[in-house]
Amino acid sequence: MSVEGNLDRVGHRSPRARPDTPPRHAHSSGKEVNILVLGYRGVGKTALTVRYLTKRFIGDYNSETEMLYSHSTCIEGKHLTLHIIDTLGQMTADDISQHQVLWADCVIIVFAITMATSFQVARTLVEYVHKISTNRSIPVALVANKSDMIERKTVSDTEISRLCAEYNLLFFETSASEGRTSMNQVFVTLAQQVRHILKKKEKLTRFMQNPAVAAKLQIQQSFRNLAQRAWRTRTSTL
Ligand SMILES: Nc1nc2c(ncn2[C@@H]2O[C@H](COP(=O)(O)OP(=O)(O)O)[C@@H](O)[C@H]2O)c(=O)[nH]1
Ligand SMILES: [Mg+2]
Repeated sequence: MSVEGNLDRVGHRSPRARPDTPPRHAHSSGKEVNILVLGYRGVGKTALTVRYLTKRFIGDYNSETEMLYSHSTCIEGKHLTLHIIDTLGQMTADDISQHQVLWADCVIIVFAITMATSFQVARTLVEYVHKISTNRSIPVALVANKSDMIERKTVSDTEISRLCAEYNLLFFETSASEGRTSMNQVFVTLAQQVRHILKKKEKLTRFMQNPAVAAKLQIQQSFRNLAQRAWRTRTSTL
């Protein structure tokens, strides 16, 4: 059986298929985290995902099928299920599925340090994800893969730092073949961030639902309305 066959695979999709309905309800209770892996073809998305799930590098991966994995893990003492979509890859922003970005609680954007084009595409993907998710906080990790091939590096650190600073990205340098930075670190950090954002949201919702806070907000709004009305009356009589 292949390594991929050993994984807890809950579904796979044909190369061109785009899911009409998410495999799980997006942004649910915090017990499930939806992770989308994007990046130019051949940068190592599948190698990194399989490395995380199996701790192994097999070198040759099926590049014709988009995969959805469900993986149970324990983070900060909590049992979580990570749903991971390993996409086929994007050559341009037109290849991104808006539906998948909306499904995702967090996104991993991979490029290869040996492929300048893959970094340019990564920038396009970052911009797209940022545009689509303007009214919700969605952690994005930029992953520079193939760091074992440092002698063939064509992407400059300055460019990488600039992109990370511009979009507030988490950054990881990895090698799926050598397992230098544990992919565990990438997935765990993202899942933690998603949980923290969710906790903050829940806290805010509870705060807003507090009757005393609601009453205070209502009074403030009434004052604002009164002030606006008075201002309108004053300006219309001038
Ligand atoms: N040297 C090296 N090769 C890698 C690394 N990650 C992936 N590869 C190779 O790059 C090729 C493409 O990897 P794959 O995971 O299929 O890329 P994907 O199209 O982004 O999913 C395969 O031949 C992998 O063995 C890495 O970190 N270092
Ligand atoms: Mg792949």
